Amino acid sequence: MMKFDVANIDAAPGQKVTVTLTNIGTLPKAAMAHNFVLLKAGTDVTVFATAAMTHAETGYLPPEMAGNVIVATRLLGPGESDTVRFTAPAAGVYDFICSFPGHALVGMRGTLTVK
Ligand SMILES: [Cu+2]
Repeated sequence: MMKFDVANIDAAPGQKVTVTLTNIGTLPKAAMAHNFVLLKAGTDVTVFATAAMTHAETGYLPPEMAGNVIVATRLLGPGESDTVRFTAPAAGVYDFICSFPGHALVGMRGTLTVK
C-alpha cells in the first residue's frame, strides 16, 4: 500500500523525535521501495517529488534540493526497516513524503505538526 500508517506526527519544538519506517510490502525494491523524507517548511512537495524521480542513485533524494531535507531514512526494500532521530524544528507544519517515484503524488505523505 502506498501509504504511511501514521499520517500525522505531533511534537513540541526542540523535542527529540524517533521515526522507524518499515516496508511491509513484498514487491521487489526496484518496483516498490519506500522512504521517509521530512521536508523543511516552505518546500513544495510536488517540486521535490518531481525532482526526486530522476535520482535513483541517491535513493530518490535530489542532490539539488538536499537543503530542503530535515531528515531522511534509507530507501527500503520489502521487509527492511530504518530509524532516524531528529530534533523537532520551530512551531509549524512540515510535510513528510516517500520520494520513490509517484508515491508522494498518490498520497504517500503526511505531516509533522510542531506546537
Ligand atoms: Cu513509497
